[in-house]
Amino acid sequence: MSRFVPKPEDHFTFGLWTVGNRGRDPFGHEVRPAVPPVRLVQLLSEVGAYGVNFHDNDLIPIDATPQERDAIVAEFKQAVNDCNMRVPMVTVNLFSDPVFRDGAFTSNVRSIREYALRKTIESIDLAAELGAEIFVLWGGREGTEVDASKDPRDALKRYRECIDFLCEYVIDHQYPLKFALEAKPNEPRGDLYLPTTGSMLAFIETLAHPDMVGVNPEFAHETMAGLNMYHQVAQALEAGKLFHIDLNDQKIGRFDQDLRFGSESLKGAFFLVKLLEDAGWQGMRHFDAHAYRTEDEEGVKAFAEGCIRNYLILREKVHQFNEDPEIQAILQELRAEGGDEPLVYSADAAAALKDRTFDRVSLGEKAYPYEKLDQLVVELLLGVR
Ligand code: GLT
Ligand code: MN
Ligand code: MN
Repeated sequence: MSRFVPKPEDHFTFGLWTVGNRGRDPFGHEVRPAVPPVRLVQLLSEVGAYGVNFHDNDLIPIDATPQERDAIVAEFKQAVNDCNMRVPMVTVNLFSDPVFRDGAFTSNVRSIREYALRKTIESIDLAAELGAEIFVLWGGREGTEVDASKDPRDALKRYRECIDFLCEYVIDHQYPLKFALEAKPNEPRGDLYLPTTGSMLAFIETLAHPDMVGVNPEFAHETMAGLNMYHQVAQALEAGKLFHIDLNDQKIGRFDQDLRFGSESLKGAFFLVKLLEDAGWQGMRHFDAHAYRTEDEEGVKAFAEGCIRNYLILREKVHQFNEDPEIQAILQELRAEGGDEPLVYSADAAAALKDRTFDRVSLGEKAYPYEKLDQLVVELLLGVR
């Protein structure tokens, strides 16, 4: 049993909104009572989490006075310290209040864009106060149902202005904070701008301070778009832009399910863990998921423990994969075909390609042992290897 017990250095984190999720959905009311943030911190420490993340309004009501805010933050800090936890990431809620019904940074109304900036810089101050290093921006309502209402180019221009503004703010205050942009294809809006991690990566290069901005891919969101999370994360990692990650699970073609990590797409979760572990990625293993609506507090704990256990079990499977003689022999065989050697341009190299006679037909006759390789992976995951 002690094999899958988390250690602080595993860096598992959860949002207050995940274990605090009350099970409300578009067709039904809350099924679980509101749990105070301080109690949620204790619950997370009981399941072995390293850190706790939150939106400004998960902790501080939107209409709190400055005095109330300070008292809440002081009590929360105390609870985090008492539990020997950290706050590695903070984010801002720019989607729940009616003021954001048509977006925040992309709103047609300048005062709403300004209010969104004010709300965000206050959350950034709080993030810095609590020692967070990453600030996530999920554009929950940055989208539309009515394309006649906005030219998407204007929306992107406004989005860019706001992120540039926020980067300058962080630079001005010398906060050691970086931004991670989280994509989602739809929900709650019919269409969200910058719907995938790939779109975010392209957008980041158009910002004034691209070095300060990376991505926060979410398993569920990429899957909703029909994409392969493993590939999306690999691209972000390879570009040095994987600043944060939202681990959860999802069935393709559904609403944003935010399922327990590893509960649905075992092979996808396995390759994702393999990618992060093989790369020695230093970021937080953050779970952005919540318990089924059928659960009570005990179920919420089982959910959180399940996320962590599944990550640790898959991590053990990764080690097994990396040491499995049969799997490694096949990979070795594939590498022997020159898979690792770079192709570098020179005039001579191009001329040599033109002069060379390729036996296209025999190259086309070559078969690949991928059925065997994939079956070995399946058997490894099913626990019979
Ligand atoms: C919300 C959303 C998540 C985001 C959170 C950060 S809030 O729960 O569904 O995917 O990561 O804003
Ligand atoms: Mn998320
Ligand atoms: Mn989600």
